[in-house]
Amino acid sequence: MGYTEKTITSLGLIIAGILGIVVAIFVLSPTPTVSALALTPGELGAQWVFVSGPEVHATPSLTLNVTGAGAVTANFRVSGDDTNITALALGAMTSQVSSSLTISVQDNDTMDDTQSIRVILLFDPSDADPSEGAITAAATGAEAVDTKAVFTWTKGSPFSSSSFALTSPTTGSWSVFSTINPTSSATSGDFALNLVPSPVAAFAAGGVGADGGDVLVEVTDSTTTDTDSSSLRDQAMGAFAQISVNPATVSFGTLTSNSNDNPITDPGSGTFDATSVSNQVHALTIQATTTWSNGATDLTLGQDGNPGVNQISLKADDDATVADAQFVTSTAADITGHSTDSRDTSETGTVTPIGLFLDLGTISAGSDFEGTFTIIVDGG
Ligand SMILES: [Ca+2]
Ligand SMILES: [Ca+2]
Ligand SMILES: [Ca+2]
Repeated sequence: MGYTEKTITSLGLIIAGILGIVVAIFVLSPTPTVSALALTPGELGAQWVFVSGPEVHATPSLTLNVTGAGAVTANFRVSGDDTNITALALGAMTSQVSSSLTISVQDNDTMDDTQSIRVILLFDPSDADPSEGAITAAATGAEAVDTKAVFTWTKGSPFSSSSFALTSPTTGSWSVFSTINPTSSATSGDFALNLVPSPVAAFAAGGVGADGGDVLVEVTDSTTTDTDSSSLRDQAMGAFAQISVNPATVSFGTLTSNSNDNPITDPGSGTFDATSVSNQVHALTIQATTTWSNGATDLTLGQDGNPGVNQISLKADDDATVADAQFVTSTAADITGHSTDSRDTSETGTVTPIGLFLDLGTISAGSDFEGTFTIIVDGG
């Protein structure tokens, strides 16, 4: 039975006074109640059909037309909505420089429902694109400062104090520069992790088919079975290199004119150490100033190894023996055997001993001749 039709299901109520003038029929559906009967005449008219007349029908019927409608829109929310990562964005990464990873999240329970976030960065050589499962497995595997980093966001109280922290590796200089949290009462917003990669975070050109960083993000809300994950693939990591030398001054001692292959005498090892850190395959190169001088006499660095009057030649190698040593010029050239050195996997870098050997042409006696040579890490 629809709203547009009502059937009289009960006989009306006969009101007859002593004068017996008026007979009333209440058309009632459903069965009349006390409250219905207690309505005022106006309410009665609005809700019930009132017919007066002398006749009483045992089973009459009539149709009521709907004469108006009012629509009310109601809404409600059931807690326990999924959390969803709607977007990930990561600026170009460079070792030792803060890069921003933005994690856009939507959750109708509001951002305050967010309980934890895990960010896993994994170096992906040759763009093999490991599965999310492989990335999560790697995150809990052996630490590798050059290829993996894991950050965890933990909900704080107040929410605005929530922050990311580095959870792996436990050594090295990956770090969190800062955290940006969304508005806790909003149903969507951005979490930002400003991360600083290790000096040896593997260089990656990024893009399809190249070495890259794959980033997996997992967001967990209060529904513990609901962790949303999303990955950002093929991210680039900029080149990083540094080098230090020790000691910064070496001496060949006192030499005689027209002598060859004079080694370093101080340090006594005949070498100094070049400690390099590079996050990509690189060359170690050496070059020297063209003019060496004691302030009174200038000596010229002979480029061909046959020094003449007031000329010198310099050779360099990665040990204290002159065998394999190469002539040093004013233009950077690879040290023999160091054209394709591997990227460093440890922040301590690589120590390369450098031996130098000096040839003297015809040079008048003098003291304190000085020149400068430079060791360079060349990523190419
Ligand atoms: Ca939720
Ligand atoms: Ca990849
Ligand atoms: Ca040698």
